[in-house]
Amino acid sequence: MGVAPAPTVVIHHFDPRAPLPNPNVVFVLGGPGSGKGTMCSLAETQLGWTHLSTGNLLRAEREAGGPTADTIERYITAGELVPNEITVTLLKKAMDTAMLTTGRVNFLLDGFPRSLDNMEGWYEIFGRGAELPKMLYFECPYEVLEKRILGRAKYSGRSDDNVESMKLRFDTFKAKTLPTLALFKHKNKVVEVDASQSREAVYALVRKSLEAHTDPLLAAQPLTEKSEMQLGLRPYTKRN
Ligand code: UP5
Ligand code: MG
Repeated sequence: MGVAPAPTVVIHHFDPRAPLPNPNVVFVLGGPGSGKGTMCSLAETQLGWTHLSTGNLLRAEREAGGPTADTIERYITAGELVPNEITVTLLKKAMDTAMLTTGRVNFLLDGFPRSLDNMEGWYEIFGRGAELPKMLYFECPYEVLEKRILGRAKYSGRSDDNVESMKLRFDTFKAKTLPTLALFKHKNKVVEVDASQSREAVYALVRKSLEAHTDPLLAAQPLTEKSEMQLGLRPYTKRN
């Protein structure tokens, strides 16, 4: 007879039976390739924020091969937005799991809300009463975005990192995401960052804008090797 596998131990930082605390959310938007993922990952490693990219969540769900995998693949390759019920449900689940398992409540939501429809989905799940989150917007000219995406295409393995999907992503960005930006600007909720600058310059602005909610002890930590690579201060090694 075999030995039963050891049970997986999940440490909960909040009582799973009680309602979770209200998360502190910052939305991070910008064109395809503007550096959202790079900067949010730095803020996670260096500043203790939790980085959730809806694009990454959707790609992971597609890889898991569940009932929505084919739909997700179709929309991503076409550069279109995946239906709300899939995206917002994944996001809510990921936020709850992160709060329960890490105890952290500061979230950077990378690539969300990309449309006014996404915003409706957000209200439906998080309620209309809560304060509208702040938005960090990465402004960057299209020529720079194009160059970055095609540079990344050499190693990313992403089905939408090619000239054709890239153009469709830009079209969707203009048609669907820019109106969302306009809404947040109208409500004075936007911090604009010039994302065409060097990685270090962009990160300095991101760090400053998150300062009020960042633990100063974490902010004072030296850069990790991974962060130095992401900032372009040392070459990437194979391990990373
Ligand atoms: N780089 C970064 N910063 C740099 C700098 N300052 N100077 C020089 N180079 C810099 O960066 C892109 C590249 O540029 C990298 O090589 C980086 O090293 C370099 P990255 O940080 O990856 O940029 P990011 O903005 O994250 O680009 P990404 O391509 O991920 O943005 P998208 O918004 O297009 O992609 P996402 O993954 O969010 O979405 C993909 C698709 O999923 C969408 O098209 C859509 O179909 C679907 N989706 C939804 O339907 N709903 C959602 O809510 C989210 C996604
Ligand atoms: Mg990204």
